[in-house]
Amino acid sequence: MPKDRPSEPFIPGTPSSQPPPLDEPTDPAGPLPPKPDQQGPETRSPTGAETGTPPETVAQQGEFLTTAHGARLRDSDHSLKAGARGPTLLQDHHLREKISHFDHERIPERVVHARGAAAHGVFVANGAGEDICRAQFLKKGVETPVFVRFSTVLGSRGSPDLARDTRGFATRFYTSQGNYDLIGNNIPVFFIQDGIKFPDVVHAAKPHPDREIPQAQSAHDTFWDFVSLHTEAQAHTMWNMSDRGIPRAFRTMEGFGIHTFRLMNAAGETSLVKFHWKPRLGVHSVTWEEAQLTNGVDPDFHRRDLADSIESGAYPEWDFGVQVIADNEEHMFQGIDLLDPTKFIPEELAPVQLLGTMTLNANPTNYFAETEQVAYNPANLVPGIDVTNDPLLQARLFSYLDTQLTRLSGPNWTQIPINRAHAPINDMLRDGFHQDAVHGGAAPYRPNSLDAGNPFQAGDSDHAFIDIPVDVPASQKIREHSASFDDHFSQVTLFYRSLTAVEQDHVVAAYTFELSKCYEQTIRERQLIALANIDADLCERVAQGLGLPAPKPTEETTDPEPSAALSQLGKTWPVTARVVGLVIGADSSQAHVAAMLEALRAADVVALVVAPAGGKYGNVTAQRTYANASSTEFDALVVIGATPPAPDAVPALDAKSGAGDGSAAQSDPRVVKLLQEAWRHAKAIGSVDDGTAPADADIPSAGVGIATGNGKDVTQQILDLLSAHRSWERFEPAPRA
Ligand code: HDE
Repeated sequence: MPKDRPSEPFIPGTPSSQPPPLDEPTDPAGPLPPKPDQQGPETRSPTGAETGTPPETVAQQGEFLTTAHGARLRDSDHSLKAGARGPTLLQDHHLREKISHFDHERIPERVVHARGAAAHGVFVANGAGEDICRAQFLKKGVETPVFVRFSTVLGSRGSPDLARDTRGFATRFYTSQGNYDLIGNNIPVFFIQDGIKFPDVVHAAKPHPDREIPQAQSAHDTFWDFVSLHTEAQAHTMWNMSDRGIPRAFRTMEGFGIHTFRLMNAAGETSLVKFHWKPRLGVHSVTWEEAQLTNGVDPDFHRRDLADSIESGAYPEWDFGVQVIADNEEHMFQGIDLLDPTKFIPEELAPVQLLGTMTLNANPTNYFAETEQVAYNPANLVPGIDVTNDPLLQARLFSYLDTQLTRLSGPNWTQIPINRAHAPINDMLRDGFHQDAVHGGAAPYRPNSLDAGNPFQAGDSDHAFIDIPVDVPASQKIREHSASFDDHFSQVTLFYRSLTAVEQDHVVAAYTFELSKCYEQTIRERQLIALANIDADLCERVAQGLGLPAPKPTEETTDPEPSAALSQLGKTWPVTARVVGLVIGADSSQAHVAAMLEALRAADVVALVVAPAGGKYGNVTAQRTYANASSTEFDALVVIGATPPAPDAVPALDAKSGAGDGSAAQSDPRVVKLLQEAWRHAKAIGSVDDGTAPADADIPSAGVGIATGNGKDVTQQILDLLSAHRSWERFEPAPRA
């Protein structure tokens, strides 16, 4: 966290770079500078040259309101009329311009990954990649600007962040050799093996075509109909049903390139790799109940967390790594088909070697200009990185360019500022809608002599892109896949068996919930058969929850060696920018509250004071009230002193207060509710100065993950508990069938 913040705990979310006056300003002034945490795309020409234009002038400048053509306007509050009560005149060109532009403010949302949030940052290479890849951005110490967009897959642009879904993790490296886009997900396997099935899986997973429900989730008949019939989808589905489907934050997600890529080093040697992003804060998730509550209380939970953590200086970081496999014509590794994107390589078989670190350090200045208009493309490759024959990747190489033609209205989307390369462009592509470049010359063709032969084709020594030569065995034109793609279950079993008991319990609950939302019993029964092919106990428990008999497997089941790297639990991680709620009463010791705020802040934790009402309590400011706080925004809670019912704790006025008239309660019912939720979501809870609220919430003072004692002890215990993310030992694992 920045240490130069004022003594009050820094609360991210400031809407503007300077505080607004109470009265409407009357003296002309230019646009305010951007907030310190924000940054726009670099100011480059459409052909990649640095322009030196100050970024703050590329959007708006000058002191006065103008038309889009620069004429200053006297009045934008009244349309031009024939008399104060008369009809509006067609000649009101300002009205027409203003309304007409507004009428066209929207563009089509992405067909998938419509909901997203993004940030600027930098990637610094550690040099370990130089031996395997000639790309300039992997050379030791090279710093490359990046723009990263995270997304959900299924929901539309306004859908909630915490839907159970895969998350997109798309990274653009603005390298000196051109843009390199690594467009991955937070899950290392995909639903389908061949790109031709993408419209099928997306049509099945999107809302039903008749009622257009449900939004942003897979808990419906068409999704389960498809995945239970097209069983290659079972691998990805299992990952979605695990805690990976409901991440705590974008900054606590792993990222995966999924496909196998081919690298080439300076000597021309090649290798096969899988790309990984490892979050410095560990991989963490919310519980299913938290996800559901959060979608109502704060549907912007993930994008807020990303922006807040950057604004508060707790920059999210990931290590970038590769699993390296010796290049081989068969594209096989220890029985795993490297061209099959429904398979991953367990880290125990091929460790992830780290090539550098990415830090996200600036929020975008404008959502539409940057996050919405960024257009990634897996075909944006740089010398030393090439694709393989993975049939899913092959189709993507067509799709991304194609989709931008509609979404961004024409072929010149590479010239939108966020898409401009940081390398010289000399492309002979000409004209088209929204052409920003002013091309000179007479000969946009080659060979030519009229433009002195420009542009020239580059050779190896000029850092030309290389289509790495690969043998293509004598073959037949055929619509088929190879037999090695037929195993749909063994790695799903491997994933499930590698989870701890509590993680498995979550998987069981997720399948049970999702399938119980299907109307058609046949679809539930069919999916149970798939589960029987994965793990008998899993199938048995889901069947029990659905009130159905557990079927027998239809395929021979396997007993793979678990991979410990797949579990999210069991270690400790930094607590940077984790959020702790300090719940205080009107008479809580202000000295104790201030001391704890200070201590938590010194540990880079965001501490928010939850008080009976807004305003000041001595020198401490309340950031939340009993009425507006939600347990879901906190990773841990600490109650300081007594928290008796506040004046607004009237059940009839506030449904959160629960039943009864509240007159006999010692603690405010909303505080009790906060604690009860934190307890069942396995969050750390602290109690200082003998408050009654934990007991009122039925929380045992010696329970697991409960910190009691003086403020100093409690602070340390809370930090220790937070570093393990949650106190799952609080609950017994569910009995196995
Ligand atoms: Fe995408 N995908 N995809 N996808 N995908 C898009 O491109 C597509 C696939 C992924 O933040 C679209 O610009 C096909 C795998 C992310 O802007 C579209 C196939 C993986 C994003 C498209 C796949 C992804 C997209 C929609 C099967 C993980 C969001 C808008 C052949 C490795 C990027 C757009 C952003 C976006 C097509 C499969 C990840 C339509 C046809 C596998 C993270 O072009």
